[in-house]
This record gives sequence, structure tokens and C-alpha cells, in this order.
Amino acid sequence: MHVNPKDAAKAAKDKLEGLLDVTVPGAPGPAPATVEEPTAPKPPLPPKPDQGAPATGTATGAQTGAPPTARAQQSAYLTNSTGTRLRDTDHSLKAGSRGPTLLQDHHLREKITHFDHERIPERVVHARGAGAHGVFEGYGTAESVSMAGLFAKGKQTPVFTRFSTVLGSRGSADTVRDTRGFATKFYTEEGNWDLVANNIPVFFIQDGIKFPDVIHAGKPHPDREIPQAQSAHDTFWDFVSLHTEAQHHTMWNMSDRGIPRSYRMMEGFGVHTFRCINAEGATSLVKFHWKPKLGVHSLTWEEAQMVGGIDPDFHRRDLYDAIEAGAHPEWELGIQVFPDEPDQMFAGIDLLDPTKIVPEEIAPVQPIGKLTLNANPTNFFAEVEQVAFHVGHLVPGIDVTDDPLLQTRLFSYVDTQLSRLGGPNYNQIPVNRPHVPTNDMFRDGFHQHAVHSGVAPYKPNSLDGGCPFAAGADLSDEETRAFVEAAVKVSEATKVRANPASYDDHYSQVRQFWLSMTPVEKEHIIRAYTFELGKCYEQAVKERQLQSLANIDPVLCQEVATGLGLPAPEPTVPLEDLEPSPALSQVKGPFPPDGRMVGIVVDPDGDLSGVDALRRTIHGAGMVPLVFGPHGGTIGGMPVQRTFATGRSVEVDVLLLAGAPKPAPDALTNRDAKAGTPGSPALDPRVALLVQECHRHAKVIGAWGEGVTALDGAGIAADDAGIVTGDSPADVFTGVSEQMAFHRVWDRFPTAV
Ligand code: HDD
Repeated sequence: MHVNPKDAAKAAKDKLEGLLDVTVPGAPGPAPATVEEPTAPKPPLPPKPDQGAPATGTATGAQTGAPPTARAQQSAYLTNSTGTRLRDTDHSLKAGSRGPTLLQDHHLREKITHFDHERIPERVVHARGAGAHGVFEGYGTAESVSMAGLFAKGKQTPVFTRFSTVLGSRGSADTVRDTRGFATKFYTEEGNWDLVANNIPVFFIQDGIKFPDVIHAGKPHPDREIPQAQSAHDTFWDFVSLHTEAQHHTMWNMSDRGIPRSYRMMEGFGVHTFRCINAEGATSLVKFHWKPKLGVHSLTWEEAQMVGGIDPDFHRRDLYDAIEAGAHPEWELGIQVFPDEPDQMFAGIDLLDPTKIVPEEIAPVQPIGKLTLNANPTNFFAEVEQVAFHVGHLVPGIDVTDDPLLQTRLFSYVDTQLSRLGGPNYNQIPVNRPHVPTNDMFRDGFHQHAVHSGVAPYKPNSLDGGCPFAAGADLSDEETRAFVEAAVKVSEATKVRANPASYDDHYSQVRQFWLSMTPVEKEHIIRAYTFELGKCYEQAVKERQLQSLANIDPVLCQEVATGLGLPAPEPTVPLEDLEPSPALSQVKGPFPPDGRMVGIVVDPDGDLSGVDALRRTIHGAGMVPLVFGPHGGTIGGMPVQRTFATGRSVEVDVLLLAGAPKPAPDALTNRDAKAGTPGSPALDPRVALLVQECHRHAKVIGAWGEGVTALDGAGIAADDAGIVTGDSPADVFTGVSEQMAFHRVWDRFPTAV
């Protein structure tokens, strides 16, 4: 077809004119579309004190790098990752509303790609955890031992603490029988110090080269990947029965220490002996201990199992709720101090053997400061997941020893972060950043966030004026001193793959632990071994572990053997009776009630006088009252936190019975009643179960008025140990408080040994 060139030119011009239809600045243009936010935009949260900008001091002293919160939710409008505002993130770009999605939808691809990469590898051990911010205050009592500034009297140092289980995956239950991690990062004025501790003072192995072995044995079986987060299986007991230096740690795991009631009620131990240096350069050998203000307290095994199903996040929730409620958990940091003598022994105990303790009776734990956890994380991933601890994060005044377990750890903790956090710059992540200027001359690498200036990240240099400069070696000058390794003489030695002879005793301290337990603690240990070994299939594994138990104590061995239906072997080593250490027992008290959960059963048809006043008193005393009722909403003006359907005994530390609710007549509202629960037909069977479980778990129970009949309805004698009855709620609670300060009604547990 012939086209008139004139017509073609005009058509082209018309098209261009449409395209050139732009708004000229100043000229009135089309009204902007209104972008409506579903919720009113909020300003970003202020950064936490430990989220300061990376200190990227350079040769010229310039500080560069954006504040870490620059990437946080700052814009009131939805944007993509490069800050361009978006109008729609709910519909992908399609060829027609029913057509295929277009590859060109860069927003869709960016959003999905980011999501696809949200997960990082979980920690190879200690994957499941919870953390909190806090402050450490020095008492000034450690100054003769260590020059570390954080121990100075009244000195306040920000900290971040992460608690964890060891064996389970990130999503596993909190209350499994396991060791608990207790790692604290102190952001001191002399750099970060990490105390990477556990709630058990000894370790499974004496030499870090065996860490992969013990962990492979404890983790789920490689074929089926079960069981999750527990040691009750063949490979674990295969290893510890063959490798008898693990028996001491295993005994602690089988004790109630393996199932803590709360992270707030655990001791912590640095395990290794460290070397401290004072301002005069004198050295001492030191073991670090955390002592909880609330005392050491554990779940019963049945509670631990129930909670694993009812509330797998029990410890995480407990820590978070206590901090939110203002019941800030506290620990004292204490040290056992030993002279730094060439043999590094104390009272015949090898201080470099991490399977041994030094009893507190012969080396008292001296308090040197207090830790208070007072703020929950703002973002779990950014803080709890990305925090990276390392036993080599040390400050002047705290040094390592030659403990072969510690020596391997010095390598492992940096190495693991490279794959877990994706490269060598993990100390630039906000939660890991020191709160002091850094100038490490490290450059580049994955996830480099600093914009370093200067041209000479090497030493010596003249082009950056010689900067950075070496810090001073004068230990008494707090302003300039540096971390200097203690000048320890290393004896002339031959390279060997061997342990010292002192490491050969695998049983005497395990027996000492057993002999230091009260009868009820011994009973729990027997039950724990019987349960765990009862879960093993391999007869040879059970028999070999019984042999180790025989080498610890004949009664323990016999009781477990009876439970397994196997003969008890004779010991193969002489039983050595070390002096028992009462400090090892956790049956103690009284302890303060901060953050304890107090269940109050109310009956909407009963007498509620004085109950609300008591509820307020409990709250005012730093505890958490939980009203249990037959329905939600309010009863007698009190909010009901748990209905008989949603609440369970394991959530409370003590139970108060303000009434005896009857079974609901209507089968529909009573649909959660536990059929067949023994008790009176006059008492709601769910309340009967609540009372019976609290009684079985040796919790203090208080009752007044109609509540006393609830005891009867549940088949519990009102004069049994730990049952407090009285005329008024206030009187009853006074009696209850006195007894709950000892955690449990220990007399109520049956004991056979
Ligand atoms: Fe470890 C994590 C404590 C021996 C290798 N360890 C880790 C955590 C704690 C401990 C509390 C969790 C830190 C966190 O919350 O991020 N570990 C201990 C104690 C030990 C011990 C008290 C003995 C006294 N560990 C140990 C050895 C090795 C490791 C012997 C290796 C040879 N540990 C690691 C690790 C982890 C770790 C693989 C996993 C994630 C991480 O470090 O950051 O490097």
C-alpha cells in the first residue's frame, strides 16, 4: 500500500506528542493518586544502645558507615529494597487479569527471591535458644585478680545473653532433657568479652578433637533423623558407655539439672579454668560461676514431657514474659580463684581437665558482679539468631589456659560463623558490634558494611601516617593498655597425641556428685537413667552403661538394672569416697518469688470475696496471678487468663483454690472434660485433674472456703504436706508463700534410696 510521506510524518508526530505529554515543573499537573495505608505509619523504633553505628575508624580518624537502623522500617510507605515506593504488593504483573505472570515483574522476583533466602544454617549445636539484653555491674571485688575494667566497682557494662539447648533443632521443644547453654557477650570499654558457658560445670570430653564424635552420637540417628532433641537413644548411650570420661557430664544431665524450670533458675559455669591477670601483671587461675537469684529449680520429668507438647516454647516464653512483666532475672557472677602454679593442680584436681569440678566447699565462689537481664530483643533473627559468641573474644585481664577443650574451641567458634553467618564480617552485625571504636585493618569480604577510607590497611605503613598504632603494654595504664597474653612458660615438650595421667580418673567425681544428692534427687536420677536406657534397643549398650553405673555406685546400678530387667554388674574400679559437696544439691531455699506463676481457680457461682484483692497482692509482689475459670472473659470483675480448657497445671508454680466449680451440666460447654478422671462427680473433672497434677508434681496448694472441698473432690487430703488451708485468702497465701520459697514440697515425692 502506498503511504503518503506527509501523512506518515503527521501520524508519527501525533504519537510523539502523546509520549512527550510530561508535567512541566510549576505547571498544574494531574492530581497524584492517593496511596492509602492500611494502618497509620509509625516512626521507626529508636535503636537499642548496643546498635550503634559500626566504628569504622580509619587512618584519618573519619567515621563512616550508615547507622545500622538505616535498613530498618523507616519509610512510612511501602518501598522495594532500593527505596522506590510501591503501590501494590498483592498482585503480580500478569498478561491480563487471568493471564500468565510476566517475567518482567521485578518487584515479584525481588520479593520472592529475598524470601527464598531468609533462612540461614542453624547452629550445628545450641540451635534452639532465647536471648535478652541486660547490664552487668561490677562489685570491685575482682580487681586484685583481674584488671578487666568491667569488674570495677559500680561499673555498668551492657550485655546480651543467649540461653539454649544443645542437641535439638531450632524448632525443637525447650523442656527436653539436655545441657543448657548460657552465653553472655559483655560490650566492655576494652572490647567484647564472651563468657560462653553451660548450666553444667563439666564437659563430656577432655579434648576438643572429640567434639564431632560426642555431637554425632547425641544428635538424631543419621538414617531416620530421630529422636529429636534428646539423649534417650542408642547412639548417645553407645558413645558415653564406651567413652567413660563422659560419665560425669552424663550424670549431671540425668539429674534434675537436665530439665530446668526456667532459664532464670539455672546456674552457669565457664567450665574451663581461665587465667586472669591483674594490673601488676600477676596471674591467677579462675573458674567462672553464675548464681541465679531465684535459686536452681527444675521441672519434674513428667512436667517436662507434658510441657513439650502443651507449650514447646515454655522457656522462651518464660524469659520473655518475666522481662516484660518487670521481673528482671538476676545472676551473680562469682569466681573460684587458684594460685597459678606450674602444675596447674588444686587439692589433687587437675585444673586443665574439663571433666572435673573443684568443690565449692574447698574453693568458695566469690561474687564479683551482678547480671540483670532487662530488655527483650526487638527482632529475634537480628539479635538472637545472629549473635556470634567466641571463647577467644577476650579483654585485657582475662586469658585462656592450655585446657585442650578450650584450645579447640578457640578455633571452632570463628570457623562456624563463616558458614552460619555467611562470611568473615559477622562482627559488623549490630548485635555483635563492640561498643568501642575498632580499627582491625580487615577489608572486603562478603557482607562488608563499612566504607573504609585510607589507603594503607597494613602495618607498618607511612602512607596513613603509621595508623593504626599498637596499644601500650603498660598494664596499669587503663587508657592505652592492650590485650597481652600472660607470659606463661611452656615446658620443653615432645609432640604427642596423649592425655596426662591425671585425666584417667573417670569415676571418683561422678560418685561424689551422687553422694552429694538428697534422697529425692537420687530417686530422680535413678528414674532418668532407667527411662533413657529403657529407650535403647541395643542390649550391649544397656549392659555397658550399667557397668559404668556399677563403677559409680552399687545402689544406683542395682536400681537402674532392676528397672531394665537386667543383672547389676560388679564394679571394675575401686569406689573412691570423696567428701560430698552439699553445694551440688539443688534442694535449698528460701528463694525470692519473682516471676512465679500463681494459678487461682475461681467458681463464678461461689464466694469470690477477697479473691481480687489477693490477685492484686500477688501481682504487686512480682508474681504472675493466672485466674482459671470455666469460661473466658471476666468472673467477679477479674479477667480470666486460662479456662479449664486452655490451662494446664504445668503452667503454674503454685495453685490456689478459691472455689470448687461443678461440672458443666451442658455436654456442649463441658466438651473438654476429661472422661474418667477420678474424683467427685461434684467437681469439674478438669479442675480435679489440675489439682491432682499439681499435687503429683509436689507444688504447694492453698485452699479456702469452697476451695477446700475441691481438694476433697480431687482425692487430696487437706493435711498432706504442702497443702495450706485457712479462713481467708490472705492467710492462706501467707502460708503458701513460706513453702513455695523452697520451690517444691520435697517431702511429697516418694523415695526408695
Ligand atoms: Fe560450644 C556453640 C558452650 C565445647 C563448638 N557452645 C556453643 C554455645 C554454647 C556453648 C553456650 C551457644 C552459643 C550461642 O548461643 O550462640 N561449648 C560450650 C561449652 C563447652 C563447649 C560450655 C565446653 C566447656 N563447643 C565446645 C567444643 C567445640 C564447640 C569443644 C568444638 C570443638 N559450640 C561450638 C560451635 C558453636 C558452639 C560449633 C555452634 C554455634 C556457635 O558455636 O556459634 O562452634
